[in-house]
Amino acid sequence: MDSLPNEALTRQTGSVFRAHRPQSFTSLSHSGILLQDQSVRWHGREGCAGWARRCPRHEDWGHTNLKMLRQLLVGCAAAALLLCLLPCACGVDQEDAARYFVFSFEGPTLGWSTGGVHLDNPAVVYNIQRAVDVARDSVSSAKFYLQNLNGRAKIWMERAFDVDSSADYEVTVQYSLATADWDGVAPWTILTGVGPRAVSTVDELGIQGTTANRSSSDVGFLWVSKRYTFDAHSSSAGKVYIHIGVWGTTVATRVYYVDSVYISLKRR
Ligand SMILES: [Ca+2]
Repeated sequence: MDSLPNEALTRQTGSVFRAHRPQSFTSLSHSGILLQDQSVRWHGREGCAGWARRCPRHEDWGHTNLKMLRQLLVGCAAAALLLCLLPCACGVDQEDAARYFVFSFEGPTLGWSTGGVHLDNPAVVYNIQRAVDVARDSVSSAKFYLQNLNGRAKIWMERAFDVDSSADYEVTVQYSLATADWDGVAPWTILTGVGPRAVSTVDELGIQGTTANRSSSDVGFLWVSKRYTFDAHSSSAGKVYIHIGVWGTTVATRVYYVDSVYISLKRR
């Protein structure tokens, strides 16, 4: 298993946070489920701030008129409504034990490494690293390059996540894939899977659908959304490993991009 190249390590960022500690909302525009969860909290926080700014200050009461009284009543009503809604929002946090991660590949790789199998006879050329060619979110993404000389190479990026030891999880992996595989070419196969250990054999790879972008003409790269849910059992060391990659099923040289990776780990 190789680490991502140094240039990737020094330039990549990734937005990683847990649902209970939202840190940034700017990188979430393409992470469907997480966007919904975070939007609830964002609107709640913004609502508090907006009401505080509108509420009249104490020293203004010497000039109180009907308009200000109306503003005060509106502010108090808003506060009462907010107090009613706040326990509901907090309840979502408390009841949902899932952990969420988002990777946008704008900076450090944050634990992602790369790997491959069937890389010889003849030897293939491949790399997976951060690139600014295209991006679904912000300016960069993870670029997969494969000169698939043997027509069967499989390459992926992989990351370990800390969870409870020897426990069952529902794992959701969602991301955007940029692919130029239009209807006129044979698409390759997507690899996405979860396991209690790092992938070392073909049998441990998660084989999914194709890389086709469904375009009837060659229009270059198109972003397609992918979402997979797995039942996973963590290792005794408290790890689950998630991989995302491609299986080159024809002799060809191709490039793919992955961005806006969203991962949730929910204890069953
Ligand atoms: Ca990005």
